[in-house]
Amino acid sequence: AEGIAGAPAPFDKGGVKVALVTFISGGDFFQAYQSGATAQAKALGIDLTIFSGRQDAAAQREQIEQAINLGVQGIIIDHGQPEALKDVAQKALDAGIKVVAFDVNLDNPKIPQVEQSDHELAKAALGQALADNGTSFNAGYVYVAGFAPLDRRNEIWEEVKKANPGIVEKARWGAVNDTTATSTADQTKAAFQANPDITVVFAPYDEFARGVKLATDEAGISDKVKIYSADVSTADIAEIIADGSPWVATAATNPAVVGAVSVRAVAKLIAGEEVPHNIVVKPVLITQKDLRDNGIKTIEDLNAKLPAFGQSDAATAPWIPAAK
Ligand code: SR1
Repeated sequence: AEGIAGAPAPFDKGGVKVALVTFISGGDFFQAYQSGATAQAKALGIDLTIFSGRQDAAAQREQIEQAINLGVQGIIIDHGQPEALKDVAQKALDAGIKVVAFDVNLDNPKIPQVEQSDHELAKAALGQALADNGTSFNAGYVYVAGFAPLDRRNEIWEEVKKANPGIVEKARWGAVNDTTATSTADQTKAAFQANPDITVVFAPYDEFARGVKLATDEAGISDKVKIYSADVSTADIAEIIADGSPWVATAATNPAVVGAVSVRAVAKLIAGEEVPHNIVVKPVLITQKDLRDNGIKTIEDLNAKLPAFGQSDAATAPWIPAAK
């Protein structure tokens, strides 16, 4: 294992083992998050083991136990059900392992929380919805309770509805599973059949937004609907800029940057450095118009156009090399 000259122990010698234990591993967001984590781990000489989640709380617990038994120095817990994880995360801490959580609130002062500023993210997407549609419209809302980022975005949706009584939530639906987009599409069809007067859909997860677009395209009603979402990927950009696309705005971080931040945070803890309890990666608003006007087609184009999207200062240190 290669060490980093001038880095604090144990990174000066290399061979540091870290586990990334995921709850959801499919979909563009989570794939990009893992790629960013892998690239940052490589730059730090970390031996990163990724445990793939299948939305299975018992399996995720078991994987954390496995990581402890592997003798890792750090564990990143990416999403999950807090009640299934709190005790096993504490067990890792008790074994001297540093733990960082992304988007799952483990309610433990020793476990820093990485998040994307979900309140700001929802405010940006919904601010665009209000700018485009005014303050009175019939809305559909895609939401599954119990996921920290979705619950935080939901707090803003509730605030926006309260402040704008002309916004009527006609239907609410959503599923998080192995096939989130297609499940959401099936539910969207039923929601629009029962509520054909919905003109705006708030779908704050890109798999939700994709499912909504799939359904409105198939039903031939994409010209009557506007979709506002969270997250972005190269495949999402293609859907957003497509002719006649109803997906008009999304608020997003670069998930690869969030993955890199998570690895840097755990690396700093392993090196004995402090990190803030809440480590926030700020989102940017991305509109269909901006993408089309600027010829942006990929995440790399976005990185080049929006420096605030392509990098984060969170959990950096002079000895930590940038991910490539
Ligand atoms: C089911 S939770 C999905 C969300 O997790 C991450 O925060 C992404 O932004 C995604 O929207």
